[in-house]
Amino acid sequence: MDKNSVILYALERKIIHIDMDAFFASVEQRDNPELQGKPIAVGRGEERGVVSTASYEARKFGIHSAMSSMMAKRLCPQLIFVPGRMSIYKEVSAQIHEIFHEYTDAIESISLDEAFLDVTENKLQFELAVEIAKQIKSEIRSKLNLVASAGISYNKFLAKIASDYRKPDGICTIHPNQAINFISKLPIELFWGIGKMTAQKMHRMGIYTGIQLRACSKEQLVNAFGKAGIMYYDFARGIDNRPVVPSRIRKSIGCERTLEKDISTDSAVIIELYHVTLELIERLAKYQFQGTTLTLKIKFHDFTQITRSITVEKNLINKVQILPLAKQLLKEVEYSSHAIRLIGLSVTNNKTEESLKGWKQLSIDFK
Ligand code: TTP
Ligand code: MG
Repeated sequence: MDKNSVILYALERKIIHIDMDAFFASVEQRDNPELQGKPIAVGRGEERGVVSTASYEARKFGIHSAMSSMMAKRLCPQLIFVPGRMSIYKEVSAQIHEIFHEYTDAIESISLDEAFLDVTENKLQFELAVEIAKQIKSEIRSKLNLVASAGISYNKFLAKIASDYRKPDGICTIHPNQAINFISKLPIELFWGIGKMTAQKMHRMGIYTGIQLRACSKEQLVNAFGKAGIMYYDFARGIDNRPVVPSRIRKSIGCERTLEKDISTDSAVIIELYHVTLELIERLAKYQFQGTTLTLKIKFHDFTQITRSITVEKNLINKVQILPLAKQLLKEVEYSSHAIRLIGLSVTNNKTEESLKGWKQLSIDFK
């Protein structure tokens, strides 16, 4: 492709960014009519509690995500705190993704409630991306009784800005010929990838809006911001060639330990199993993965190996659930005359089948 056709290709991509409005809070209001129309915060209303998110009624009082619960109470004494229900939010997220998949499989999940869809080619042969966005919004409303905002443009950067632009219940398209105008007026703190600190630094350099950012040379921006400077330089020109990378669906989480020396006594094996269990639990939390099947893998000194599995009703998350099951599986293994070289544990059978690559729960504040 020559340079001109690369530019044309980039301008012809059709990207949608979907972001649920006040996600956790909206799910709580949906499931409990008493909370509807009221200022609520998801999180614990205690001394060290943090607001995960606030309903739009609460945002009018200045309450926002990551604010301390005490501060939120001061701003709005009638604020209702609701404990979070992560497993429900994950389920809803999976349902939203099911809707996305009706249109395309090119879905990149950014968090539980946010995703990019590349609909340049789509399953239903829609010509206009905005029509797909409208349908997705209306399906989310009718099937899930929730509200989403959508942004449409020719790249991820602009689609993300667009979805934020008319929140809540917004839909906004930024066409290639409108992009420069739109960016010119945009305050730089609304640019994707420009956080608080960077914004402050830019302000000190006299950069407040896109037009001022565009006036900077690439060299100037790289000197001030390193590699990110190149990105800011491109963003100011409406350029973002990053593809929508479909998120991988994680099917299992596991960990294993090759032991320093082969072991065959009960006490030594139990201690090692305990360590592997702790590591597994850490990983499950890190990747926000849940599953109902636990598998124990044992490799013996002669490199032969066996696996034993058990499936339970509830998702496996913590030590109290996993350790007794691991011990139970171990009982099925004869090792007194057959020393063990490696112990592994894994969790599979994820019911929601949801890939949450890149999702970081910012304030894990739930019991
Ligand atoms: P966001 O999409 O940032 O926020 P939101 O959906 O609540 O509101 P908006 O209408 O502005 O999109 O985050 C999605 C969910 O992630 C949010 O409902 C709660 C959770 N979250 C936290 O737990 N802590 C945080 O600091 C943030 C920003 C979000
Ligand atoms: Mg959201």
